[in-house]
Amino acid sequence: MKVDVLLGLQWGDEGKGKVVDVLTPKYNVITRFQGGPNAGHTLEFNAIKHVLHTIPSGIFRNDKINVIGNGVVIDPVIFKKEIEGIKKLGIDLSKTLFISKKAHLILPSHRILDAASEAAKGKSKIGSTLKGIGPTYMDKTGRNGLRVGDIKNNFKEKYDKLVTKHQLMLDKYYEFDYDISEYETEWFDGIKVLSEFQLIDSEQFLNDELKNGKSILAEGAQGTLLDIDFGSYPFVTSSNTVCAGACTGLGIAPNRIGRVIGIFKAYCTRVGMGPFPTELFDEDGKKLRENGNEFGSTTGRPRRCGWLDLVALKYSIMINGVSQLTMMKSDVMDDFETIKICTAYNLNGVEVEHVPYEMNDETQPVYTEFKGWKTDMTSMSHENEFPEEFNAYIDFIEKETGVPVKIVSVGPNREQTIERM
Ligand code: 2SA
Ligand code: MG
Repeated sequence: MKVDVLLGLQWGDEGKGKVVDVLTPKYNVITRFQGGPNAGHTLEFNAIKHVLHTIPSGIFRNDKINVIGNGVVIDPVIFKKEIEGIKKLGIDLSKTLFISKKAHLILPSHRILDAASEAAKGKSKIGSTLKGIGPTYMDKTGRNGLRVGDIKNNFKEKYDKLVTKHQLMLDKYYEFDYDISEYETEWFDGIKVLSEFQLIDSEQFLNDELKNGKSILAEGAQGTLLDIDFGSYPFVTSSNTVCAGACTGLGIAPNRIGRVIGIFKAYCTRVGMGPFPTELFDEDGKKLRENGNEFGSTTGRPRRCGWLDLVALKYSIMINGVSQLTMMKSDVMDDFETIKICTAYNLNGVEVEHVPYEMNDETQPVYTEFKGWKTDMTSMSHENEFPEEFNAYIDFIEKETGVPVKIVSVGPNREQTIERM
C-alpha cells in the first residue's frame, strides 16, 4: 500500500480540512506530518463548524486511526482545548488518536520567543501566528528540543533546562515583558492530557500499517508557498509543507508515496506578511474576502485576497509532483462579471513564467481574463450542471498545468463536493 498526500498549493487556507474529511472514508489512517497549532483546518457538517489545529481531520469519521506524526509540533495547552472541544461532540478519541513520541513540544517560552522575535522585527515582521512555531523548530534543528517521548523521562529537569536557556535569550536579546508562569500551569495540565493518549513510534506503526494493507492519507498544513525551503522566504513557516515533508515528517520512504492531491482555491489568499503578486486592493479583493469569509481560522486575521496565480501554482505542482488537483471555493466568484488568472510575471519589462528567487514589488502579474459564469453553483451536485464559462476556467487551468482537476468544491459542506470524471 501507499501513502497518499494531500497538501495546499498556495499560502494555506485552501480548504484542506474539508477535503480530508470528504476523502477520509477511503482511508484507514489519517495523519499530520508537519506544522502545529498554526494550522486551522475547518470542517462543516450536520450544521456544526469545527476548527482543528493539531489533530488530523479524519477524527470525525468513525473507525479511522488518526496519527500526529513526528514532524508535527504540539502545544499541550491548545491540544487539551482541542480534545475537550471534540469530546463535547460525543467523540471518544482514546482509541483513535495516536501521537508520535518524536513530535516536538511547544513550550510556553517558545510562544514568548515568537512574540519577542516578531516585536523586535517591527515592520519586517513575518506576521507569524504567534503560536511558537519558529522557535520550536529552531530548537528541534538546534538539537535542544523537548519531545513527546521525554514526558516520561526526567521531564521536569529537561523542561527547566530549556526554559532557562530561553530566559537567557529573552533577557539578552529582547526587550520584552513576559511572564512564563502565566501559561505554565495550563501547560502542565495539557501535558497530563497528552500523556494519557497512546504515544507511539509512529514511523514503525505507519510502515506496519502499510505492510498490513492499510491505506494512509497524509494531511498537509499551511501551503507550498509557505514552505521553509521553497516558499517566499523569509515570509514562510518553519517546516517543509511540501510532499517531501510527508516522508521526513512520518518516516515514510519516497517510493511509498502514492497519489499527491494538490488543493488550491479558485483565487488566492494570504495571511501574514510577504509578497503576493496578484493581491487586490480594490472592490474585487474586498468581495473575495467578504463572499469567501476570508479571515484566519486560528487568529481571525483578515486574509489578503487576489486572483489565481498560475505561475506559482505550476511551481507548487512541480515541487510536489501533484497528480491530481482539487479546486476550492469557486462559488465565492459565482457573481463575478470578470475573473482573471495570472499567467506570467512582468519583471522590469521582461515577461517570465517562473517563480523568481525573490518576489517583490517588481513582480507584476500579467493576466488572462475570463468571463464570469454568473450562476449560483452552491447547490449543484454534478459536473453536467456546470456553466460553460466555468468549464472554460477549469479547462484552462488543466491545460496550463497538465494536471486534471478531479474535485470541485462549491461550498463549505461535505455535500457541496463534486467529482469530475
Ligand atoms: P508561523 O506561525 O510561524 O507558522 O507563521 C509564519 C507564516 O506562515 C503563515 N501561516 C499561515 N498562513 C495561512 N494559514 C495558516 N493557518 C491559520 C488559518 C492562520 C490564521 O488556517 O487560517 O488563523 O491566521 C497559517 N499558519 C501559518 C503565517 O501567516 C506567517 O505568514
Ligand atoms: Mg487554515
